[in-house]
Amino acid sequence: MVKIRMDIENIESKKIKFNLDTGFSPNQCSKKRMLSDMEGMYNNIKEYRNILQKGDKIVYEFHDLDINQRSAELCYGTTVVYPGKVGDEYYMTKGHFHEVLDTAEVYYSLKGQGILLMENIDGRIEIQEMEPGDSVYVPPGFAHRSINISKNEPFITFFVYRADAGHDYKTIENKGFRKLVIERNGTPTIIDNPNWNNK
Ligand code: PAN
Ligand code: ZN
Repeated sequence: MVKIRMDIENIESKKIKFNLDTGFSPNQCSKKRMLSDMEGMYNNIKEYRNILQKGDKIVYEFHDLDINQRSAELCYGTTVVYPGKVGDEYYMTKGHFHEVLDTAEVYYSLKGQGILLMENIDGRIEIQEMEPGDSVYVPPGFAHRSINISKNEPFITFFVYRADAGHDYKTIENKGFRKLVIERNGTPTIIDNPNWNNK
């Protein structure tokens, strides 16, 4: 009880600006994920290597604020996924389960056109298309990945989740998502991942 009271006494409110147009904050650094960080994430490995050979690129960036990782608190920030493709597969985040599986997350779209791809360990799939003003509730137990389906605009979202949730990247790195979002005849199309659980 004494410890909780001390934690509460030390917490301050804070105000952080996130620019509605760029998604960035003037005072906070973002974490950058380069194409070279995405080894094994894209289905077309040959095309991935081809592009990388010509030079590395930023695929997305997001904020990882210094928030005390305890269940009483919330982590939040923005993610900016740049437009682009590897073969016919759109630029996307790595995607993850939360380490504390039974924790949800909320995404709110600020700019661009995107898809939030979600799946749980039993293989239930949830897919939500997002445009500015849309919020999506990622239910507890669902891995989630943001995908930019626009041709020339960044896809920018704001997210909030329980601060002690943690990130399990390994499951997706090892298995992939069951679905892929690709461009087919100029249209975003959802297909079965031919390499799911096959790495
Ligand atoms: C987000 C993500 C962020 C980057 O903050 O961490 O969009 O995506 P990856 O973590 O999959 O690389 C979130 O969902 N946090 O839990
Ligand atoms: Zn998450």
